Amino acid sequence: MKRRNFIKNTALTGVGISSTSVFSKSILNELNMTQKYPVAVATWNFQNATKMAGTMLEKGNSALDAVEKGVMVEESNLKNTTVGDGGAPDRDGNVTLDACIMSPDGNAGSVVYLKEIEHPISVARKVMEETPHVMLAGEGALQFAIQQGFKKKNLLTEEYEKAWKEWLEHKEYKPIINIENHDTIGMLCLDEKGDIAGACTTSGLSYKINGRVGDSPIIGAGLFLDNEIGGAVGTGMGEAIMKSVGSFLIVELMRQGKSPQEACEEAVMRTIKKAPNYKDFQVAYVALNKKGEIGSYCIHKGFSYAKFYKGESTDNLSDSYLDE
Ligand code: SD4
Repeated sequence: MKRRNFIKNTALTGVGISSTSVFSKSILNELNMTQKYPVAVATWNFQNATKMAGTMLEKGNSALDAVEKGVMVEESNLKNTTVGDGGAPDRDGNVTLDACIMSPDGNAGSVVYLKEIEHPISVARKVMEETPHVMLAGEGALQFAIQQGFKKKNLLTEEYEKAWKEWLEHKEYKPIINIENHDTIGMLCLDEKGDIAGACTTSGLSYKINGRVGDSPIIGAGLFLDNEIGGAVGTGMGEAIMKSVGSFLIVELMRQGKSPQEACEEAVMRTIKKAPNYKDFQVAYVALNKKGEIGSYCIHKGFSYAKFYKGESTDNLSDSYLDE
């Protein structure tokens, strides 16, 4: 198990706080440390997104505002073909988006199979804040978004329409789910008050069956947090993440005393154990605890996460199971 990267990348080691004597002081002291150094982490090398979120945190904005604005950067990025505008369509040519958000008070909002709205994360936040529900789907989610003032937009780019039409000629469906084909963004932020919020947003797997929903908008699968403990986000084969309720599992493992790194490793191992075909797909997790410590683990090497910490933006290679 390679822990070098973890140690190197752990937020607090950067300020030289690693002795147990410091951590054995009161929780209040730990929170005071995080107060000085907010941190933003995200799946994949989405440094523009973590920079947006981290800069907001350093200006004193809340973790909730920072995660929303952070992931919106990727929802608008046309080069990112797995999130928001420019996302890959399903096999019938529909771009359908999934997203969820969680606030430090444990509240959550989610949208699934949402079409024609560039920022599903903001609709998910409205579901959380303006309705008594957690999740809205499809046509109802779209109607709600329009009522809330969101504008409809065609999200299918000319480039992807062409690729989809070419795909229709063969109609071969084998989700290529290795490292080169991932772009889903899951983000966790710890603000200066020591509060954690999280967001996850995606267009899911390209050429999926019309109606398919992945892990990303499912609270406990693509995202989970408990503000007393920490949070986790997942990316990769959504079906595998859902079946192991990966993000919830990681937070519960941290509650039992595991570090974010140990918790991510165990969550990946559980997925592998139940899925003999694990070599054919990627699953990756990133976790953040209340101390600002970060962990990450994945099946295939090549997954990295972006971090914004103390004004510095970095790309951090995750340890992997198949790398050993
Ligand atoms: C899904 N987990 O819909 C997403 C896919 C993903 O980068 O992570 N893509 O299954």
